[in-house]
Amino acid sequence: MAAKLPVLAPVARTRKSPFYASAVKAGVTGVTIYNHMLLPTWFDTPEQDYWAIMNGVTCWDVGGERQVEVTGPDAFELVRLLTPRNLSKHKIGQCKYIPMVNQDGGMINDPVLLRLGENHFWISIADSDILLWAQGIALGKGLDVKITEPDVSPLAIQGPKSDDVGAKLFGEWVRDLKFFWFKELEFEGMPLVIARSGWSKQGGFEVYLRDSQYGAKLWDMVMDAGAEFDIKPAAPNSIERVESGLLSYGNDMDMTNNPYEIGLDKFVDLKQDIDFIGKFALQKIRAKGIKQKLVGLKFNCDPIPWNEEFWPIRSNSRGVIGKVTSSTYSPQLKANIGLGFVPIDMTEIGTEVMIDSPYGYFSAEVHKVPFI
Ligand code: THG
Repeated sequence: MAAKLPVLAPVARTRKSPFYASAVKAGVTGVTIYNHMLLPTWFDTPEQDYWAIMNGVTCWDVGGERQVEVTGPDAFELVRLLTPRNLSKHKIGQCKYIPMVNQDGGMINDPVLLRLGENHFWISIADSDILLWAQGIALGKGLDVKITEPDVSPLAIQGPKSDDVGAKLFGEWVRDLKFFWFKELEFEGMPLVIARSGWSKQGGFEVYLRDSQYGAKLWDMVMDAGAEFDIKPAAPNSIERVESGLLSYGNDMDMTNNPYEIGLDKFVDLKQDIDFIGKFALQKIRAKGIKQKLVGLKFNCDPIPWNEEFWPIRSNSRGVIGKVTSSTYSPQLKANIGLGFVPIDMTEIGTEVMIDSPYGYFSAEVHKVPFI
């Protein structure tokens, strides 16, 4: 009945992370494209991977989260221009989640920023080309910086037993690493950065490998240390992250969305004494108010697969009023849930909207985020 789907056909120019061969050997069965690279999405099924992340510990090849390295005398000045978040108190050794907007206040990325030195940063990007943007801004502003893509690839350890695996591998000190802080170290000949972060709310670390020749070695060490805790290979999981309300660039936002619409208000500081890119646009948007907002949605339907497209959201009286950006079946809520844009006057919890999906036309209600 259904047409046979084409396969993804990687060639030499399709970039792979240093962990990719290990992920393939471990049985990855779903991959996507992220920052022009292959990014694993699941090993068993999304639902089996989900339970491994929720109950145990998992190892993820997230080498597709590329780093944009900024160094040079004006590095801090440039990084501050690139985000509406106030970085005046950004300490060395600390990570910050930073929305990035263009001159119109539109979201161009939502990376994690690491400060390695006074004037040494990694921008750990979501799926859009920030290296070119940063170079253009630096050139236009005449800033003395160097902007490159370093040989740095993150491997994530996520799940409630992450601390046990991290402590066994790197020492008991990792248990005391605070959320969104990191430490640089040399481990078994491998230059690493270990951060308490990751794209799940189940706890864990991200290990940034600073020399890609050790990809297989690091993967094997993590899997070996994790064996007694029943570690499983997994990947950024669409079920867990929708339940937790973590946003995905390209799905839940793009350049047409401002940070207020997607609930990133707390990372925007318009009172800063610097004119970061997009400040004037965001001041105007803030004064005028927003027309739509990203909300949680709980669907009234039988279990259906995730959305491969943006499904229209309708109201019976107003026609198309928004779109579903992400959706998934939640094994815990035993219902399909998702994120989507609705008009600002329909954001109250419990408000009913209609979802126009390929699996049927059904109602949904606005739900709190995180869902669980
Ligand atoms: N780790 C690293 N790089 C990344 C991601 C990551 N690059 C791409 C993508 N993920 C960027 N997007 C996010 C989105 C949310 C978070 C991190 C990266 C996140 N948010 C927390 C939250 O919303 O609760 C914390 C935000 C805060 O309070 O600062 O962790 O995962 N290296």
